[in-house]
Amino acid sequence: MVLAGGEGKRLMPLTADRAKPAVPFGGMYRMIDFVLSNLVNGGYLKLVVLTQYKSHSLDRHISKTWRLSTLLGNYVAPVPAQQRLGPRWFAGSADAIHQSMNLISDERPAHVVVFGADNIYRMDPRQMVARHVESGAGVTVAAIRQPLSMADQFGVIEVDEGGRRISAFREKPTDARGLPDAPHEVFASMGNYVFTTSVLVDALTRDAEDPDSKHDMGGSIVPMLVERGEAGVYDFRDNDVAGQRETERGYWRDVGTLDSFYDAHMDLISVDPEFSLYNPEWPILTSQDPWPPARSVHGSAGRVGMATESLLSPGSVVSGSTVNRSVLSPGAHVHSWAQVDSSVLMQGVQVGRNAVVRNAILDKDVVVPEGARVGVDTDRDRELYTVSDNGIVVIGKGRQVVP
Ligand code: ADQ
Repeated sequence: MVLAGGEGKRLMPLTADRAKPAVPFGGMYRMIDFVLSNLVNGGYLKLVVLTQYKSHSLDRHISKTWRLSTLLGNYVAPVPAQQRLGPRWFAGSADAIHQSMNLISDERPAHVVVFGADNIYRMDPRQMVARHVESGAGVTVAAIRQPLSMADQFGVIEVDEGGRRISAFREKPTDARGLPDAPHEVFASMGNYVFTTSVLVDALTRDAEDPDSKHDMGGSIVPMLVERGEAGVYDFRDNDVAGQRETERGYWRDVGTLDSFYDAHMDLISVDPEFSLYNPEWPILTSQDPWPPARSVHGSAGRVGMATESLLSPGSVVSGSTVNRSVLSPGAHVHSWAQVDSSVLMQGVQVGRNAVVRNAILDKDVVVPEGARVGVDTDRDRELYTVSDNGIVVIGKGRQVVP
């Protein structure tokens, strides 16, 4: 089960019209493609995606892209809010599963893998499931070390002496302490769980009866099972993905804010990228419309189009302009004498002649007219657009940049 109902408020304006897992990432992909690729590459082929807010774009992407062989009984099925328990939307991620529990009773699996949809990483889920089975825990939570300063964004885990069982779990604590061997780090939940089915069903049923619960996986279900001594931990550093370089081991990004979303893009494009999209043994799968090849051409007056340290998706055009440290999505077009630096251009973005775009995220179909400037005058940008804490200028879908 993939939890894909997140609203993604902190990614506004990118989530104005779409659920967070449907936000485009890395030129060619949507965020949800990363978790679905991990599950499908691992051979898990009966997948339901629980959706909620603004799910149209997400549903369309899943239906178009993730068509597994139904002949073999495989599926990736987007499941809308079921409203089985009255005319209301899901209260939280646990309620989403509770309201869709018929999907579990239909399949009768021994284990249920519940993964979030908002993260950028490679993971072989089979290794986590094997650890779960071997440990005899009721739930196993995947965990990764994160800076102590970010503890309030995560479920923070404390483990027992053997390092296998969770002794305490607090969702987004503001007073977390560092690890004994690393005072500036905490052990954070990745929001990925493996459950023994009977334990999941029992916990969801109890949780549903608790009027004070927020009905959230991290806020309610995991703490309940920790208290009952049934929760194990899986250290993500133990995960060994086929074809992955050692330097990529443990790469995981929670792209919940505009700055982390931007930084994760920059991780893709250095000479020796922290996260490589070029691993044929563990491909990140997606589908695209039949765009023509990317091209770099002389623009007007014979000026050479040049792109360095950049990802150019099919259908993108660098015409007599300079593109550096940037990600161009399909159909993005940079015209003569324009300069694009350290930026993410989503599908169909047009950058006019002589325009300058720096440190920016331009959502789908944004038009930067001739000579316009983005990311050059921060005060002006703040008046007109969204500017992140780190000064990244973000312009929402379809907007026309002010000349
Ligand atoms: P958050 O990401 O803050 O923390 P949440 O907002 O519940 O928790 O999102 C978790 C996943 O569930 C996301 O993939 C989201 O899209 C999805 N989701 C949220 N509400 C949903 C709903 N009503 N229906 C369906 N899907 C829904 C979680 C954990 C933390 C952990 C971080 C790691 O709670 O413990 O540290 O993930 O990123």
